Amino acid sequence: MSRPTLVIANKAYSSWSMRAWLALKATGALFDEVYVPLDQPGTRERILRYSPSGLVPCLIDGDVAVWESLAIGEYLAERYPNAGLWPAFVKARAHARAISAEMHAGFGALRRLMPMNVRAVAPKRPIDDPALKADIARIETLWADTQARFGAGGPYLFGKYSLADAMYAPVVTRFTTYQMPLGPAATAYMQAIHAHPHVMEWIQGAKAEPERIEKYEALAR
Ligand SMILES: N[C@@H](CCC(=O)N[C@@H](CS)C(=O)NCC(=O)O)C(=O)O
Repeated sequence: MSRPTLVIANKAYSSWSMRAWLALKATGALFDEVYVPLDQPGTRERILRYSPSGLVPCLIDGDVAVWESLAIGEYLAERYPNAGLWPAFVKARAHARAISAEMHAGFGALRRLMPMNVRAVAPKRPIDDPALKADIARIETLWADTQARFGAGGPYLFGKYSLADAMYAPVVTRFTTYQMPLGPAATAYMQAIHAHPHVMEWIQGAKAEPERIEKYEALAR
């Protein structure tokens, strides 16, 4: 079987692409990337060549196409069962799926008001929006609760690096970009994510991209 291809958008801005890319990297498999920069003439048509939803990421594996970042993670966990993408034990795995689904479906204020831009560090600003405050508080609680219950033996949410960390990595980079004042446990978790070689490689890739899209750059100024 030929190697898989992951269709992604800008490494600087596309948080969903980052999640699927981190998941695929965690399998250890070699893969090809198709890069479709956002907001260019023809972006939608180029994405639609691969992804019927018109959104990236989309994984192409032989004659299988999988879109939606969480579905891609689930597919990879089945396709590469020895990679240990989800935690090994059923209770931990159920919790990992729950918090990953919560990320996939939720945190709308965070996604709207703090768009990802892994290249930028924005000036510190007070957080006035109650929904954004609630999202940030929920994430900090969720990380602390997960690590307290399942995080023994490593710096990640479930000790060992998992798909749940891939789902929250773009939240970590947002908290870094917008200089969120978080407690010591969240700060230590963020340091572990930033030190992960796959996250570092993604950010290096973002720095090498030539595109600058104003709507993502403006908020981080
Ligand atoms: N729920 C989807 C969200 C995917 C999504 O919103 N992707 C954005 C990029 S981060 C996109 O493809 N946008 C297309 C466009 O703006 O033309 C997932 O989990 O994969």
